Amino acid sequence: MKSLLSASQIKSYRENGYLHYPNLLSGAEVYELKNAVLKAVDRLAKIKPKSRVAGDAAEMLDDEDKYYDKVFLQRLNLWKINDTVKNYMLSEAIGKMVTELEGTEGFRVWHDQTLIKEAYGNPTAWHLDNPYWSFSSPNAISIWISLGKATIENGCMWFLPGSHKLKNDNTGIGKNIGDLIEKNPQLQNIDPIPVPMKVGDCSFHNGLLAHGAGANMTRQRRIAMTCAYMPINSVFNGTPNILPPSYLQTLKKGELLDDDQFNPIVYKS
Ligand SMILES: O=C(O)CCC(=O)C(=O)O
Ligand SMILES: [Fe+2]
Repeated sequence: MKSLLSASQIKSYRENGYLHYPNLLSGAEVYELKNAVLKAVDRLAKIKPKSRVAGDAAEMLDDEDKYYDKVFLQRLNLWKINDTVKNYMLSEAIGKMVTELEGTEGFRVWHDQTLIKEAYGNPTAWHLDNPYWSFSSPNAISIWISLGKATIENGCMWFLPGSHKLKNDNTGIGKNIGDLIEKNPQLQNIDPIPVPMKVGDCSFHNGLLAHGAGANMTRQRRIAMTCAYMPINSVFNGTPNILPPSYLQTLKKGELLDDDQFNPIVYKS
């Protein structure tokens, strides 16, 4: 895994709220991670659909589930059932990168998720990530690794540069892809930037950055492995999101999210 960041890459990330990082993984590494992800997805296929939907989906209403199912196949926390996925997504190398990009003390894993936009899949509406989660931080960050080619045609990621520095109200990932921008007029002046990727490239994006993805107009699936990281010292904000009920019961608002089993430390400087 390549993991060196230049000063100009860090500067660009902080200014724009995202960074395209080419060649994170070699061909062999992509092969290994992709096989592990698909194996873990297969294992989860036996579980009832309702319990598989979480994370960004937590905001969705029942009657929109059918539409949302065709935005992407979304499976969370594969690191818990597959050691190869864990070795990559909870690696010290990625942990150090996100720590350098955000300039923080370190990170715990929030959750990983594979996002597979199947052939002819719906677009991913513009949204912010952090407001869905159980902690509020200007330094939450995600990595999005392209395990195949991501193109304008098959639904690559799009970002609104600098939008992480504005105060925006979030929306769900619904059928109207522009809801977020309609709700936040300050976003209307920013040109959206698409980020096509080669196999093994990745991007990082801040949890308050406006982002989305296009429809998949092709015959092939678009396959990505992603992971969200939570700054060390983050506290519970009262939003359940993906926290298991048994853990949730023990938590009070303002309490440190420091469960080493559910959110292990990925990197501490
Ligand atoms: O892959 C997508 O379509 C959306 C990804 C996304 O929203 C994220 O990684 O936060
Ligand atoms: Fe997102």
